[in-house]
Amino acid sequence: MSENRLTLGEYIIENQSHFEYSSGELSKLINSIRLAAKTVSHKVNKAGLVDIIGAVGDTNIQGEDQQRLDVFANDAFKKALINREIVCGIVSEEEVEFIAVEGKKKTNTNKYVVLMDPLDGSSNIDVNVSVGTIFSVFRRITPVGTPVQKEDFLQKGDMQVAAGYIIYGTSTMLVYSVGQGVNGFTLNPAIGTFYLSHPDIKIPYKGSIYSVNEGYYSHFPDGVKKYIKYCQEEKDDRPYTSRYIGSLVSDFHRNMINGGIYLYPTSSKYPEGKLRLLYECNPIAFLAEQAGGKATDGFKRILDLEPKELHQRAPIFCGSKNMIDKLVDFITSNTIAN
Ligand code: P6P
Repeated sequence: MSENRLTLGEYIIENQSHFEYSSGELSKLINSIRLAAKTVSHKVNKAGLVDIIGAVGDTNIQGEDQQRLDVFANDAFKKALINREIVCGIVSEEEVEFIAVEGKKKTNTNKYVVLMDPLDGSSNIDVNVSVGTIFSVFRRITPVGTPVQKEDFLQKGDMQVAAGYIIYGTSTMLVYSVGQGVNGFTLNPAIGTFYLSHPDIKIPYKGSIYSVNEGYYSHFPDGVKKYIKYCQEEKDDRPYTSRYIGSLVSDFHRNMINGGIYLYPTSSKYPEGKLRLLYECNPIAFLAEQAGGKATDGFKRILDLEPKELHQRAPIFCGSKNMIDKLVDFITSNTIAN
């Protein structure tokens, strides 16, 4: 059946005009993501069999135990990106500082920077829950040479030229956008080919699923608490269904397809929010908007937030427009009331 569908390679060729400036480099970048995705997918799907589960002993900048798969995924995406003369720099959740990629040419004119979470949700690996890779792409701002953190990496999310995620779940899917809508490609592992399985993904305007870690409820801002109670109320089209996998890519992907809202508010444990602005919130927000949804920190559009440091956190609410608007009503009216 999949043979009748476009492969990712065919899709890229057919839609070359979609790629910014269609110089071919952004296509090459997506192709390198594709290669690394297949490598990581193969490893993730074997994780239960091969002794790669369990912390490698180190901890990453987040202070989290580095699972061997985290390290493997980080290396796989770095290798795929560095060897192709496309990017001049990489930011990764697994690296404290940005990685400058020296081009072969003396004057490094490689056009793009990539910011990524190579394996998000990795704490779920040893309980066999799906995990994901999240990536964000910008054009460099400095003209040549070694990239500069503030100009090239701390750009507002609105400047992204591409973003996407790979979900290593019941099947492996690459979902991405280059600013012309969102398309999903499913891997046929038997032949190692991604096929266009979800063309032009649109988040339903209304949804009936809310996704939040209710364990932190007592620490949430009042407006968020009121919205959660609104979701649970027996009235009109409610109560909504509560679904929380604890893996951002999985929770967000479900909402992309079925509609819904994902919430990661501030809390006493995470006063700035937990998710990272540059390589979690920004790419997810780009995809949400490209699919007709919304993404906010409760007060501002995520893509308008001004980054200050590589690993800064932000609260995020993303998904169906109707649900986001309702939440923002609760947050802002509650803020005004205070
Ligand atoms: P909590 C995974 O660690 C992650 O970054 C996201 O994938 C996920 O949505 C969230 O954190 C889960 O966080 O605090 O609910 O366990």
